[in-house]
Amino acid sequence: MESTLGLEIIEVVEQAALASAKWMGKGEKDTADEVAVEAMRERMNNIHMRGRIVIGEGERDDAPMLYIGEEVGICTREDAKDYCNPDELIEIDIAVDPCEGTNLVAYGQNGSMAVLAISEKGGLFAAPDFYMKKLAAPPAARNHVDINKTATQNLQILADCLDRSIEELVVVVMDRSRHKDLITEIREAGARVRLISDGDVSAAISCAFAGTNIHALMGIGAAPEGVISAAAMRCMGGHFQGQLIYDPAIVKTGLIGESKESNIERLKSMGIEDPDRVYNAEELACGETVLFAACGITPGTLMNGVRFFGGGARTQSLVISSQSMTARFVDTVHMFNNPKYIQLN
Ligand code: VTB
Repeated sequence: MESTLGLEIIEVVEQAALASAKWMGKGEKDTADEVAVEAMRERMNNIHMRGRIVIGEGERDDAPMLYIGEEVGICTREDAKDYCNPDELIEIDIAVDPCEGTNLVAYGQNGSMAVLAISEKGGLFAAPDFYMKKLAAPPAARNHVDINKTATQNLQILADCLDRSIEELVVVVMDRSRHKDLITEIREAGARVRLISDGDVSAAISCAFAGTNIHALMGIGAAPEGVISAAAMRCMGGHFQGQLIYDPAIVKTGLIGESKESNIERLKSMGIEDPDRVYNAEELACGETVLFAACGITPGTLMNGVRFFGGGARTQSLVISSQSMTARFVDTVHMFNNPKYIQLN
């Protein structure tokens, strides 16, 4: 899978990032998202594959493009049998977030990226558009920290695993009122908190890389983003656990508006019998092969943002593969129209 799709998926996230970056700082988050979706879809539809969106822009009725269930790739075209051999084709499930952190792009802030994860059919958890309580930590703490433990307990475990004091740890938490008690607890335990307004995928993945000065992600973010984060963490052996949050009393904003009871019913209809189950990275991204790709839109902890220059642009992406066990940082110069020079970095 990696050898056939590796390079292609880099271009998919690059194209989305380039499109969205043109809207950086313009205050128009919907446009920054729409252009990324369109660019991602266009490039995806030129890949020799039979893909299906399992996490995307929402249900078909609300999202014109990259909606859940949409088929993408050359081999989904009506005349596909002319150029795709059905015996050779692997069916691929795809989770996309073409503009992760639309507000960050709209207001010119750090940390947004175009991102996707792919696996063979059934290899990614088709998370509902709910919230998810998340715990991400470095590989050294994998299966030692536990989302069922308190933040205080997890910080002590993390400190032991990383051989440092709690005071040296930095925990990323989304700046939301629902995290008031969590933030107080982390600070009282002695660790430092880095509050972010958006973009918890980048924060989760950053835990796997030493040198980012991010040691854990704690708190509640969106469930689809949780699956994408889990895909990367699964490939890198980092710790990731997620538990769906379906009670509107816990998260009052955004995605879950209805009653707790109706949400439980909805989960049941999706085959989720135990709504409180804790999933780990290997369960959220259980496929034999998992690939993850991201490209910075604005500058971030892991990647540079898009830098335009006369006639071109330079991007930085990250591709992680469970197949080759690699995390590749890919630096690309895009030449649009007779660039006068090529930007070196
Ligand atoms: C979360 C987070 C995302 O949006 O979904 C957030 O996981 C929305 O949270 O990374 P609220 O509804 O509480 O505002 C992001 O930050 C960006 O998509």
